[in-house]
This record gives sequence, C-alpha cells and structure tokens, in this order.
Amino acid sequence: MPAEPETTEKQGFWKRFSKSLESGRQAYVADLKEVFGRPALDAAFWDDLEATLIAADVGVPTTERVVEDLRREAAGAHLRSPGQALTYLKAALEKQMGSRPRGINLEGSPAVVLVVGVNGSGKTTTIGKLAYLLRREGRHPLLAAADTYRAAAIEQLQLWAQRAQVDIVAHQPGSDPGAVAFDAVQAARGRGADTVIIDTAGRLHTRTDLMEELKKVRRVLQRLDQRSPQEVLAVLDAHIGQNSAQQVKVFQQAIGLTGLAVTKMDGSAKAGVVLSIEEDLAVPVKLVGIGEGLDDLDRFDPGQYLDALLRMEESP
Ligand SMILES: Nc1nc2c(ncn2[C@@H]2O[C@H](COP(=O)(O)OP(=O)(O)OP(=O)(O)O)[C@@H](O)[C@H]2O)c(=O)[nH]1
Ligand SMILES: [Mg+2]
Repeated sequence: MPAEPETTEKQGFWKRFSKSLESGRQAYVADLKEVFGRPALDAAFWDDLEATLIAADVGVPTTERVVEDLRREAAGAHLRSPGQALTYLKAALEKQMGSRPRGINLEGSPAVVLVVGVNGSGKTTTIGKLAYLLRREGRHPLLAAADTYRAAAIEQLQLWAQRAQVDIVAHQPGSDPGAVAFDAVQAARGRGADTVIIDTAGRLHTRTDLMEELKKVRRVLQRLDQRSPQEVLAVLDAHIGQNSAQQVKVFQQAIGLTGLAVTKMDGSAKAGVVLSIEEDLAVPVKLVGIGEGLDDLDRFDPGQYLDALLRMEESP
C-alpha cells in the first residue's frame, strides 16, 4: 500500500532533518535547555530567551514579538513556569506557521515551476530533488535548462534529470533562456509531461539587467498560458541566514514569488531563519533541503520543523 511507505519515508526525512540540525543546534540548544529548565519566569529568563532565539537566527522582530506574547500570557497568569512557556511558544509558532498556505500549485497543463535565486543557493540541486519527489507522487516532470550561461550548468541539470529519471529540454550554451522555457512547455504538451521545472542562472539581486531577463522568461510563459508560471520559487541557502532575506526581497519585488525553498539546512546553525524569513517576506516556505541526495528534499512541515528546532533532547 502506498500510504504506509510514504509515512515511513516522511518520518525518515524529518528524523534526518532533526539529526542534521544537531551539529548547528548544539550551541543554542544547550542555552535553550538551560533557560527553559530554570525555576522562574524572571527578568533574566526573558532576556536570555530573547538572546537564545536571536542566536538561532529567528530574527530580531520575530523574537521580540513572540517573547512579548509570552510575557503577556505570563502577566495574565496563564503561564507560571519556563516549562509552560516552552509549550506555549511551540503552540503559538505552530499556529502562526500553520495558517500559511504551503501547497505547491500544480494546476496547469503543464504546470510550470520557475526556480530563481542568487548564485550557488542550490537551485539546480533542488530542481533535481523536486523532480524526483514529484515523480514519486505520480507526476511526470520535465526539466528546462534555462541557465544557459555555462555549459556546465546545462550538464549538471542533465545529470539530475538522469538521476531522477525525468525528461529534459536543453539548448546550446549562450542561447535565450526564454526560448528554452518556451520549448520546454511545448515539449511537455507534446510528450505528456504535466509539470515543467525551469532552472535559471544564479543572479545577484543587485543586477537589474538580469532581473529583466527573468521578467522576460515570465512573459514568455504567460503568453503560452495566462496562469503560468503556477509557482515562482526562490531558493535560499540557510547558511546565509538573515542576509538572504534581503536578497530574496528583490526577487519578490521584481517578479513576485509564490514560495521559498530553503536548502542546506543540514548542519546550519541558522535553522531559525525560516521563521523570520516567512514573516519578513510574507512568502511561505514550501520546500526544505537537507543534503545532496535524491531524497534530501521534502515539503515543509511546520510541526516537524518546530519539533526539531525546539527539541531539548539529542536525536536517538
Ligand atoms: N549540504 C547541502 N548541500 C547542498 C544542498 N543543496 C545544494 N547543495 C550544494 O550546494 C552547491 C550549489 O548547488 P547548486 O544546486 O549548483 O546551486 P545553484 O543555485 O544551482 O548554483 P548556480 O546555478 O551556480 O547559481 C552544490 O555543491 C550542491 O551540491 C543541501 O540541501 N545541502
Ligand atoms: Mg544552477
């Protein structure tokens, strides 16, 4: 039965997620443990909790807001101990994160997923893993090699297409990314692929000419189908933490984003960045990557994420 293996697989992913946070987690986890293990909700508790959340890269505004909420609850006598504060904090964050729509919109024939981001954030790797994830869910993805700047970029995507066992459309290096996107959508229609995932060249958010190029790709797609691209996903590297929010904001302003994929969460000390980036950009995290293997990507699950982030014990 498909349901059971999938559940086991999902648990496997989040177990690995939790484990892979461990190396980065240690410092702030030790602090969290100490802070939440204290006997009283005193001034030092609030200060140290704030400092610890900021150390996990939860971000200053988000941290201030959640600590403020907790303090209000404590003043109203709803919270009496640091242990209760932890339970409340988890529930409040889960409620906040749970209210954001995270489904990947794949309504279209084909549905088009345009993947953007700064250099080296993990776009091509994420696309390979996403193709594999969708194929396992019974879809038929086709990749579009619209990063035409380097021959190596095209070859890298070809390798991922082989690994994930999906089709790919590629042109010569130096060719027009819009033309690749156009051909890929036409090819998908002809070959019965239901999802086109488009790789684009990494670009610094400060390069307005390159942002114009992305807008052009989007216009080409819209000419083929008004609703396309169904998803514009920005890929961001968890190691960069808070700074990536600034970069992604420019993509948001230039072409509009429907979701985020956070990569390299394995070993990142900045796992808390998901919380602040979502709040800052008002764009939901839809995917999370924890390595370079085919199955090292999954849809983002706030409950599992918060468990891993705020868990006080070592993973078994
Ligand atoms: N540990 C780890 N490494 C990753 C992850 N995702 C990508 N990488 C690595 O990060 C590096 C850059 O990944 P790419 O997928 O090539 O990034 P990109 O955004 O396509 O890069 P450009 O096309 O050059 O802009 C590679 O060495 C990947 O193997 C991840 O989730 N975890
Ligand atoms: Mg790439």
